[in-house]
Amino acid sequence: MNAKRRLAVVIGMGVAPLLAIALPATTASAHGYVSSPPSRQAQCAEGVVDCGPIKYEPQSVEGPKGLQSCSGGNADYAELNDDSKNWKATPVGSSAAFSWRLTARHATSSWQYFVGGTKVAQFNDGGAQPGATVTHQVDFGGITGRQKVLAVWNISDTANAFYACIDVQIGGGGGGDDGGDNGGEPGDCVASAWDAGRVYNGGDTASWNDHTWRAKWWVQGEQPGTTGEWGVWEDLGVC
Ligand SMILES: [Cu+2]
Repeated sequence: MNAKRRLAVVIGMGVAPLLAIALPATTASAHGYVSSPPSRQAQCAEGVVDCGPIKYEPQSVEGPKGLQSCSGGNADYAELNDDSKNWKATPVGSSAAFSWRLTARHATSSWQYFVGGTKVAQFNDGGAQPGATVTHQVDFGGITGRQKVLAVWNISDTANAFYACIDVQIGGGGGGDDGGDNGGEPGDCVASAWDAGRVYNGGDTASWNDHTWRAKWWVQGEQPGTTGEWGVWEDLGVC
């Protein structure tokens, strides 16, 4: 929390309640949240779900490190923990790219992703300052169905972390940007299995991890699903 916000909170405590209403504008530049797939606070901010004050500052779900809490332990944002709210689950494949939008680029120790309390991925930054957007490719390790992913951004120079919960439908098709044909049954994997030793030219396809992949350009030895949204392999979806 920066000094300006701390002051605003102190002032907001009873002395001048009207100032508390103005608080979102003064804190709009702080912190960060998962924007894609849309996290619960992103759905609040976008008006997909009706929410309280979190809709004004989706980037402010900050709490002590080590929690398993969508709200980061903030009573004001407790509705983020409510699984019965009408959160929209984004269909994804067996892995998905998670993108953070950072409005303050705090030095970072690590990023963690949990499903059902089990850590499925961690990325260590060693105290580096991240860019304004940060994307991680997270493999769900065979977990399927509707799941709530808890994403955690651990700040290196404070005791705090930022929290975001993302509802996903794993194995629901889509994955990546195309988002198409989520309703249909996935077809058989017709492309031959990816081979680390083979040369693929742009347009060649391969099956890997129950997905069909298409090479955007010449590639050899790069495993599909590990090269990210801008990498060589385009995810054509579950098969
Ligand atoms: Cu901050």
